[in-house]
Amino acid sequence: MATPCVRVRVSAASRASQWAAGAALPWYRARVRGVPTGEGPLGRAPLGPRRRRRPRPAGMNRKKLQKLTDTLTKNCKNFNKFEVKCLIDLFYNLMGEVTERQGITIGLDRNAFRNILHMTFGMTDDMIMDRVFRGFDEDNDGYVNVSEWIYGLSVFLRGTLEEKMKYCFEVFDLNGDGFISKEEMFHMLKNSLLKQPSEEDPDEGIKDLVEITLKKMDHDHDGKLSFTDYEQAVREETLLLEAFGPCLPDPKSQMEFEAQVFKDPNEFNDI
Ligand SMILES: [Ca+2]
Ligand SMILES: [Ca+2]
Repeated sequence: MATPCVRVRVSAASRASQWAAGAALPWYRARVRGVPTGEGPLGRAPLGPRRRRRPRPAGMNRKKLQKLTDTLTKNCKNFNKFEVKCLIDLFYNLMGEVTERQGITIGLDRNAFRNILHMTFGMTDDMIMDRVFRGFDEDNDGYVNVSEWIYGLSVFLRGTLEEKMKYCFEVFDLNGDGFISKEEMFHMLKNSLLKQPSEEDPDEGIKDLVEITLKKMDHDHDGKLSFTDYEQAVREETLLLEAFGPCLPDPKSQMEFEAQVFKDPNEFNDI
């Protein structure tokens, strides 16, 4: 197994080509040292066996790939064409050999996607990661396909405040009924707070926090948060954007990810 110092020794350019080559496993593994192995989605090797670089997805010729890049670039204002090309390439490298099933292009499944959130963006909360997956998986077919990947990342990495508010609200509205209820707040805050062993009833502290949060954010006083309540509160205090748990990348993870994926244009010349 690689050690964390491997990451320090390799240059940024070399790491970018490792990404492109689908050989990011040692780096991933170095980052997840200490994560239990063998059980649960986070315990598995994130990307399967080491793979050779696949510059072009199976069944997709240069022309098709060019058209896909053009279409996705046109529909995505937050990335330029080069960046879209890099992200498409990364997507198919992450996908490995399984890009199609019965002729239908599938995508990253829940576990593969959650591993990326965990290993690359440092997320740890299962409930939030599941909701982020649902946020990316727009057509709700259980896979993040290439266009969902590009569109999702455009909000995740570079979204405007409006886009991020919409995305975060959808993440926090666990049952998708259009409101963040007290119960949903309780579940999310319970997971995101560290338990103090000395506390007699830790749930009491969380219930208090839910009440404080409601007082601050529930502008129409109906005991739950609508998008309007949430939006108003976030516009008054931007820190409330991720009030119920981190669901966006921190600036450092974001910079590292972009540096690796967008570093070397020559890596992607041959698509
Ligand atoms: Ca999907
Ligand atoms: Ca809800």
